[in-house]
Amino acid sequence: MRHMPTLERLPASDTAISDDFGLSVIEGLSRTPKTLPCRYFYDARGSSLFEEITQLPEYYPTRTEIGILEACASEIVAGFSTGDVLLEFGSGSSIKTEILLDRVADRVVYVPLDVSEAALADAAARLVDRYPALEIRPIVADFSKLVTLPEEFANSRITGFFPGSTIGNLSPKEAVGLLSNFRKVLGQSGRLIIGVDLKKDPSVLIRAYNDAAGVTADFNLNLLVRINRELGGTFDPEAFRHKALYNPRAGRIEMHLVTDCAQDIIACGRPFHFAPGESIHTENSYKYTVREFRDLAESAGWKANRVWTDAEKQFSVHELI
Ligand code: AVJ
Repeated sequence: MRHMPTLERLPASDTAISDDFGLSVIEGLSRTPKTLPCRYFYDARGSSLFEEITQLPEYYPTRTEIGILEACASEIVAGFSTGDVLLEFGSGSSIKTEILLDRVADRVVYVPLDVSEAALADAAARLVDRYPALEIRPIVADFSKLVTLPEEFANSRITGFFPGSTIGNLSPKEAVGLLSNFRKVLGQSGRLIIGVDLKKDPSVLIRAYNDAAGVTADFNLNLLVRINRELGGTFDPEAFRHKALYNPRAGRIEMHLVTDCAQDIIACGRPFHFAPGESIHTENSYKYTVREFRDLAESAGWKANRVWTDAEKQFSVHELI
């Protein structure tokens, strides 16, 4: 057994992991219409519900992306030379990355970057076992903030990896901002491999976010449970129902939590009133055509290079250079 890789903690000014759940909740519930940021779905319960979602028959994105990555992995890794860096933004469990690492673990330095130190430690322990020759340099950081990489990577060719269509949770304008930041982090010699969910028949989309077993509903409602537990909230989760719709003008799935009756609740020690029928908008999941996403990437300073899709054109994996 090799030693565990040392964990890089960037200076706070570089990463700014200073996200305040309470402030976000106060801010979001004070708006009209009410909103909550989807990044708070992922507490322990929410992360395990999301794992369950990825296994659902209706939720095609995860298995489709994995299928694409398996089919195109050798093309993706063809350009890697010894010492090149593979940097994963929001690496979590690093499961999808194994599809690439299976082919290049002897050549690349793998840099998983995540806000969760526990997730990085678990993933590193597994990868060290699986790839004894792989160099791993985990970094605790928030990919949504501009990250300055350690000096040791200043002269490396870096491939960024951002699977999962996480980019779809941002508005197109925010997505351009994030892709521009990735360009700054990866440099002019860098490239980015990014997974993007595609526009398709809305009924397929709606089923994927409104599954028969109700797992997505539990995932959405868990946000209220989390507010109750962590912020002294008084939500009755039973009084809210999950709603997923496709907004064709915006090109996005929207998730909401709707109450049929008036509610007065407390969260963070403050009162919030809900009128009958009022909802909290909890998530957007933007869908793109291949062309739309290439244009968006180019407006963020990238050149859209290769793109891979499945036969049914459900999901896309883009190479930006
Ligand atoms: C994979 C995080 C982008 O929008 O599909 C799944 C999360 N939300 N079901 C997505 C999610 C509801 C998701 N992301």
